[in-house]
Amino acid sequence: MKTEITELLGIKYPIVQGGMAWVAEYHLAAAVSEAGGLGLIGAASAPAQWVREQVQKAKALTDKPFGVNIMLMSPYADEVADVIVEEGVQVVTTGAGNPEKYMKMWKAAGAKVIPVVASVAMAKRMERMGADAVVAEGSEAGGHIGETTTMVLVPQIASAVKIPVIAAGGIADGRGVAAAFMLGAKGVQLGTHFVVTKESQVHDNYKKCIIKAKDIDTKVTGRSTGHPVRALRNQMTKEYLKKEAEGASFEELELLTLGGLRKAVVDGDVISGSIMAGQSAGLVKEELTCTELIQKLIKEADELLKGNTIYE
Ligand code: TUI
Repeated sequence: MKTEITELLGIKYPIVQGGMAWVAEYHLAAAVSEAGGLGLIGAASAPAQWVREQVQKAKALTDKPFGVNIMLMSPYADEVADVIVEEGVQVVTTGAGNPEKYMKMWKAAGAKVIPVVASVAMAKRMERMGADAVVAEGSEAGGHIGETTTMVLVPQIASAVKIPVIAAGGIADGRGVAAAFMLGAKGVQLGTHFVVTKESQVHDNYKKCIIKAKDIDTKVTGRSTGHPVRALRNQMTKEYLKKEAEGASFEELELLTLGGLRKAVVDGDVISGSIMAGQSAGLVKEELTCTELIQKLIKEADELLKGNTIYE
């Protein structure tokens, strides 16, 4: 499956693994890249030295291209931006903000720059600033999200920019991949299904929650504070949403989620932790290796795009 994205990134399949906080570490990123997709290390709110070590460890596991996702709300974003240049990272994706101030520096270092955007205006702005592609992330996605669904966001962004678009949010099988291509995307990014892979180091409790999840099992907290975050429903989301409806302060709400993702990912606390996941959790039925998952996505999408029927 050759597309503008496989050409741009020098990868075999147009499949990108989301740069998920705490989840997207070097084992997972290297496994996805080895399988022919683009693996990402999620810098999240981690210090620059952690990111540097992760990049070096990934380099030891794969000769194939991989990237780093920078979460722009991180207090360490400036230092991590420098690590991209110093370590010669080939691809950088950004989330939760505007990466303009770093673009010149990354481009000069030869990195491909792919901002994650949740609106047409932001996609156009990123193109003007020299972005090589954008990830158009719809609100079905997990974690920090925008307002607009993948189904309507991707075609509008694809019409508005000339650079290739990678669709994200709600994709977990070949039907989603094929649909994204029909909407004008040249690649897809998946997060939730990559959480549930053999190479993912996430606590088994977290993986089991995703496999068990049904269509209506995610909730969005933080809409009132301007930081909407999608996660699987549990005691934490229930308490949060109750407090939010009662008009609790930002500080009080923050206390409920502080360190919550780490609790769920590392400690396996799926009761009071934050089990960030997208609506596609309802489509995730089994734990595969990264190679099995990517092969399945490509095979299914290929059949569908040829006009054949597949049975899930
Ligand atoms: O960034 C994400 N998803 C994330 S980041 C994250 S870490 C976190 N943990 C706890 C609470 C909050 C965050 C978890 N999930 N996705 C990419 C994404 N970027 N979605 C939406 C956006 C976005 C939003 C606004 C991109 C640009 C933007 O621009 C605003 C501006 O500055 O104009």
